[in-house]
Amino acid sequence: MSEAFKKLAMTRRGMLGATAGSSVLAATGGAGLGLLGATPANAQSPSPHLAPGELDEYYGFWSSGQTGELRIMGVPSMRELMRVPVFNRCSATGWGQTNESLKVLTEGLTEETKAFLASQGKVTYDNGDLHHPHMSFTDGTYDGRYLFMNDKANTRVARVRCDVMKCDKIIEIPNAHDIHGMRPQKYPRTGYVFANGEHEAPLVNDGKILDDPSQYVNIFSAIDGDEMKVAWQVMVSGNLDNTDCDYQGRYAFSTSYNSEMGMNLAEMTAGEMDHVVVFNIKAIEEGVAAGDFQELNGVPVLDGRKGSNKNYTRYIPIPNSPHGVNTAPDKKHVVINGKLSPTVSVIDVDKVEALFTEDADPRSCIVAEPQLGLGPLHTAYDGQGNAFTTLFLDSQVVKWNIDKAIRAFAGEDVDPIISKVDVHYQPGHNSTTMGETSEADGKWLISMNKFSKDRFLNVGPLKPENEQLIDISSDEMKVVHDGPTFAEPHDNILVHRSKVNPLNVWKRDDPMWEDARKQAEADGVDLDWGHDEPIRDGDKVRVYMSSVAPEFSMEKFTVKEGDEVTVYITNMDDVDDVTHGFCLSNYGIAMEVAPQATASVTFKATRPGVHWFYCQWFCHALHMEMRGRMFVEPKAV
Ligand code: CUK
Ligand code: CUA
Repeated sequence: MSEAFKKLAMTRRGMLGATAGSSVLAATGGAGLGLLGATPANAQSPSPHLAPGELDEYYGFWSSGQTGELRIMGVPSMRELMRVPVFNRCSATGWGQTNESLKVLTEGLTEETKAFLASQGKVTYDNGDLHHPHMSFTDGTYDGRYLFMNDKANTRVARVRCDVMKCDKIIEIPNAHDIHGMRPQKYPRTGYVFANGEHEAPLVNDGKILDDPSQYVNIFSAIDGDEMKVAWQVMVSGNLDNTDCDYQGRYAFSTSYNSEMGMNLAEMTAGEMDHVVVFNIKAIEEGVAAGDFQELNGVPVLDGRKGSNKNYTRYIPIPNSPHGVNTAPDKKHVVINGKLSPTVSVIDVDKVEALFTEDADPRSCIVAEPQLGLGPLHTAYDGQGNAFTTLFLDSQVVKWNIDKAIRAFAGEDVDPIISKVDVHYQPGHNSTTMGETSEADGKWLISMNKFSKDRFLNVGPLKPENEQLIDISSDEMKVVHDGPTFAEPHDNILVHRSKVNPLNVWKRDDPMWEDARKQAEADGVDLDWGHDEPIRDGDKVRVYMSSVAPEFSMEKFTVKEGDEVTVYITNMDDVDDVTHGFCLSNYGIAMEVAPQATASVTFKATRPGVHWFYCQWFCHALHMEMRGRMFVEPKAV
């Protein structure tokens, strides 16, 4: 039957396939290519408006906070292009249900967490809090390989492959609590992904120490982004908020809003000064090589706390609860955003070495501290020496000049502030086009505002956030677009489209379904085209099906009540955009099968009777007809 299906599938596709017809696709494909080659309309004062069919100049990679997914937007149109499930469950794609996604969601958990989850009747977490998506770098700019992102809720770091825009690795970070700030190494390449554990806790958190904060520590982690393994960790004093690193590959910087190690609001905000921790990467690597660490849960943990007198860390005092850390494209300056202080502090990375070699005053690397307004949270750059800082309390973005701020700090009578623009309302992060790379181009800025209040139709007590597109091509910033978003994008990066080149169809040898490939081989089945009959192996049954619009290779299959059934579907359509799905009704099962992909799902056939499965992705004029039956024979009574 497989051979017959194969032939029939091919002829039918040719005759009936309005969507899949090769001539239609060739035509649209050609138009798409033409647009890709087109240049943006006007470099002087760019327009955010795109004609139908026109493509955006930038990919925006958006976090989604407590929604747990990654979102891909087109900028400047602000159209949402795709959602990539990461820490969340997804009804459409089956993320969190397919065997392929469950492998990603479970293999990086510690044994202790797996046991805990099992006690809750789960195999993995269902929620996540994704704040910071960042692309891998080579030589100071995006290289289009991977996106990395944190999960504050369950202390994880994930990686998304940019060739297929799917998550391929998630790891839990042992010893740390609640990964917040996260940035990839910029030079020479990523390399490391630096990750802050935000919340302090006992190093061995087994319940022996509870309400004794004097014994709590915080953990900074360096993850090997190629292997997705923690390379080393450093224990620090005070908690850790955001992080960034230099363009030289020498230092990482993390803010601390609770240097006091307070446990309530009054204690946490008691001190006038908090700090930035500087991590000396080379010294830490030497410490690891020399064995100056304790191994905990398989990870070397070094002591970089205040008073440890090691060359691993330095603590730079910064006014009151600093939040964002942003390295400028000039490769020289790092801006620390004051939050409760109206200032930002500018670090000159060339002056940091003296902190370690000459024991210089930690504040000696600060070369400017301009007063910008109330509630500075995050800073972005235009690549022309200017910085853009969000002012949470003032509901503004302020444009200021780094060089002028340095001259003012040195005593010159010069105002670093160039202009301010009102945003609506209470901005957190902002981002500029290519702004966190050495190729910042100064075209667009996105202000990610926590409140939208009256900016959109009222949808009830829960309101969307508001993301505003701002033209920064001249000194006067212009808000040109309001964009509502659901909970709760903290951060995004804006990547020129020339850096990102995803595939249109999967490659059949993709590692994503390695387990399915091995199982099919063991079963003597052709994974591509499937098998006529289910393969029985005790009470385990494996069903191998292929799908070509508008048919599955099996119109029916039979299992027994109580069997553990695995269904493998391979989409043998190899044209752009012909995705199929597999939905097994009243079994709670649904998944996406994109062109040339294999996806699988395992379930217990505990409901006897006739159950229809159908294709849940509109693929063809005869999409409704793309269905079949599963028969579940009842147990003998
Ligand atoms: S944090 Cu959200 S506004 Cu998690 Cu990047 Cu500053
Ligand atoms: Cu296949 Cu719809």
